[in-house]
Amino acid sequence: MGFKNLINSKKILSLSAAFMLLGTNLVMAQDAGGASTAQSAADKAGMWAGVGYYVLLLFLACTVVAIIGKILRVYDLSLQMQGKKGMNWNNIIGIICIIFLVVGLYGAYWSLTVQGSMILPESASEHGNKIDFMFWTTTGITLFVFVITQILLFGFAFKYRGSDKRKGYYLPHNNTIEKIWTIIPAIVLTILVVFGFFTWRTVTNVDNNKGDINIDVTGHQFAWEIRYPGKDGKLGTVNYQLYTANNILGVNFKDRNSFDDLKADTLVLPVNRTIRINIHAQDVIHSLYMPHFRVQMNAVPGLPTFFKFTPTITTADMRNRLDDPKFEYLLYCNKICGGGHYNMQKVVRVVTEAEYQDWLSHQKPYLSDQLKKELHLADAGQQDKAQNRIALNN
Ligand SMILES: [Cu+2]
Repeated sequence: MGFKNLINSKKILSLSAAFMLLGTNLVMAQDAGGASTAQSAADKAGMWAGVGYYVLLLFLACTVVAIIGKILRVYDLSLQMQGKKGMNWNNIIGIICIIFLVVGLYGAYWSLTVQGSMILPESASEHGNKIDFMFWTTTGITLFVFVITQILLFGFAFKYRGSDKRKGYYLPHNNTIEKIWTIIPAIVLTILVVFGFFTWRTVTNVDNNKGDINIDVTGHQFAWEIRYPGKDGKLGTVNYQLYTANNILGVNFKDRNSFDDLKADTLVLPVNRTIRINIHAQDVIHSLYMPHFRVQMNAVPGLPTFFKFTPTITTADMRNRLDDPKFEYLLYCNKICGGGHYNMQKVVRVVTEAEYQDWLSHQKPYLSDQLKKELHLADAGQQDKAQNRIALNN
C-alpha cells in the first residue's frame, strides 16, 4: 500500500512539474512587440535552459529530502525490531526548528546586506528625505518585530517540543492575550498610517499647488513628450481632439499662452526651484517615475495628474558624488503599458539657473512651421509682407 502511494505521489509530482513548466512557458512567451529576430530567439533559449534547470534542481532537492526521510524511517523501524528505543522524533523536529531559525535569520541578513544595495539611490529632492525617513522607520519597526517573532516562534517550538515528561496545557481562551495582540499592533499600525498620511500630504502640498516652473509631460506608447512654457511662463491648454501628425499633443492654438510653448527632448530642471510636472497620457495608463527624486504618479488618459517637487542636487554634483562621469537622472514609465514599455525613458538633467536659462533659449517652439501651415497661421512678419503685396497690387 505504501509503495502504491509512493508511485501515486511521484505521478502527481511529475504532473505538477509539467504544468509548472507549461505555465511558465505561456507567461514568458508573451512576445515583446514582434521582436522575433534570431538574436532574441537565442536569448530566449538561454532563458529556458535557466528556468528548466532551477525547476529540476528544486525537484532534486525534494527527492533528496524524501530519500533521507525514508532512510531514517527504516533505521528507526530496525531499531524498534531489535527491541531498542526508537529515534526521538520530537527532539529531531525541535532541532530542525532551531536550524530553520538560524538559517532563516542568516538568509534575511544576507538579503538585507547583499540585495540592500539595490534599494533606491540617494534622494535628490527636498521631499525625498521625508519619504526616505518614513521608509526607514517602517522598515526598522517591521524588521524588529520580524526578528523577535521568529525567535519566539521557533525558540518556543524547540523549548516546548513534545516530551513524555510533561503534559501540554490546553488554553481555550485568554482575554489578556487577545487584548495584547490586538491593541499593540493596532497602535503601531495607526502610528505608521497617520505618519504616512501626513508625509504624503506635505509631499503633495494641498495648500499651494503652483510650481515655479510648469512642465507638461505626456506619455504614449512608447515615448514621453515634453513641453515647456515660453517667456510668459504659462502653458497653453491641450485637447485630445486637436491631435494631428504635427500637433501630437493636441495643443489648443486658440489659447494665446500656447504660441510660445517649447518642445524639448530632455527634461532639464534648474536646481532648488519648485517644478510642477503636469502628467498626461494619450492611450493607456502609464506612470511617470523618477526614482532619484522620489516622484511617481500615474499618467491616466483623460485625467491629468501632477507632481510638484524641488530637485536639490545637480547632475554635475551627483556625478562627483558617485564618481561616475556618465551618470544621468532618468525618467521611466513604471506601468507595464505594452511591448515597448521598457524603452520609455528620458534623461533628466538638473542644472544651475544660468545653465537652465541658456538651455531654454535654445529650445525649438512647439508651433513648428509645418504646424503653422496646417493651422493656416502666418507669423506677424509674413502677414505684413502679404498685406504690403495686396497694397501694391491695388
Ligand atoms: Cu508606459
